[in-house]
Amino acid sequence: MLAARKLLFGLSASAALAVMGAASAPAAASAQTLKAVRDRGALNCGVSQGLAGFSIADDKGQWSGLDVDLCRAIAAAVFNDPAKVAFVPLSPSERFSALQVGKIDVLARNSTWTMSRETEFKLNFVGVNYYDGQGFLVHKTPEIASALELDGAKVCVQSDTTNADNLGDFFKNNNLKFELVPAASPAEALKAYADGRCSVLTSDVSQLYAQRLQLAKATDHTILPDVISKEPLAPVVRQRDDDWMMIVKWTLYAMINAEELGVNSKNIDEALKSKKPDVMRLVGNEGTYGEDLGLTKDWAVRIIKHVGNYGEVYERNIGEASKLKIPRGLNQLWNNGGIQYAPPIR
Ligand SMILES: N[C@@H](CCC(=O)N[C@@H](CS)C(=O)NCC(=O)O)C(=O)O
Repeated sequence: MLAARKLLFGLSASAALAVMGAASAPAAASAQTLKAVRDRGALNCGVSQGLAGFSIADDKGQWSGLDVDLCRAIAAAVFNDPAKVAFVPLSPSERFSALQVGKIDVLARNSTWTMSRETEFKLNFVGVNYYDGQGFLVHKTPEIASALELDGAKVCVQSDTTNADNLGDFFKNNNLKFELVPAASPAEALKAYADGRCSVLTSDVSQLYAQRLQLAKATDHTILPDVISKEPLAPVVRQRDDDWMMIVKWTLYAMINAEELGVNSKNIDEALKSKKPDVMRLVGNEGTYGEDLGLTKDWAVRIIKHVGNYGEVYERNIGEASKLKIPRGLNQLWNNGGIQYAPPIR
């Protein structure tokens, strides 16, 4: 109940009542997401309020990022049009309730897959689109080379995140003391750090890369080598709508499988002529995989053509072609030293 009450924060009274109703009512009403999306003519995709590399809007209101591209890929699969997405920016505290009450169809917002977020909130995390971990950003100084040297530090962290919970565990496990400086947004956390109200900023490492770039002298700050948690970031849907869950899941897996098979947005037309069985299944020239999902036979072609494979999306948003330049690391494919692994299309 405590968790339920916590979750209701940040919602209007009517939305909160709807959540409470939803908790006891059968979930059959929600098993219609694909139809609702089609009838509306657009996908409502929950994203962050602004996190470079994952989901951020420019001054013209144009969204970009790894999570944003997943939203676009779902729209491409359903509508053959990646633009048919309404992006709904959500804070950490409102993201899951927005999904529960149907304000969004899918949450693609750097959210860590945890057990209680599934069991308590009645949601399903669908597949990991970014393997992250929590780290620490500090001012460069020879005295601090590891997080184990942070005893007594003031640490800025965004509230209502796994990061705030992990922080306590890490310091407790290592018998260290710390003072928590809570922030309501990444901008607030960064400002507190820049103003010296804390000497350490903690969040998912990918976010620290993005936040460091916003500091006046980025090179004066370093991300410590310690990674203190597993943060598998994954898109989320409501429970008991398996048809919709499969569409979101296989959209992500089509992108990962396409990279593994060497199929990308530039060579997709040649891939359509391929005689390799696994490429033929991916592009819909063998089997009825798309139709069986409730989509068209060319569902994956639409995704790859309009948005790209996983590697292309990674590179342009957070990899070498982006400002963040985060090495692929764990997010490399399984056959290339990483753990990104999609079940086969067959
Ligand atoms: N992965 C963590 C952290 C996610 C999170 O919300 N991080 C903040 C800290 S940078 C963020 O993205 N904020 C963006 C926003 O508030 O829109 C979680 O799922 O709890």
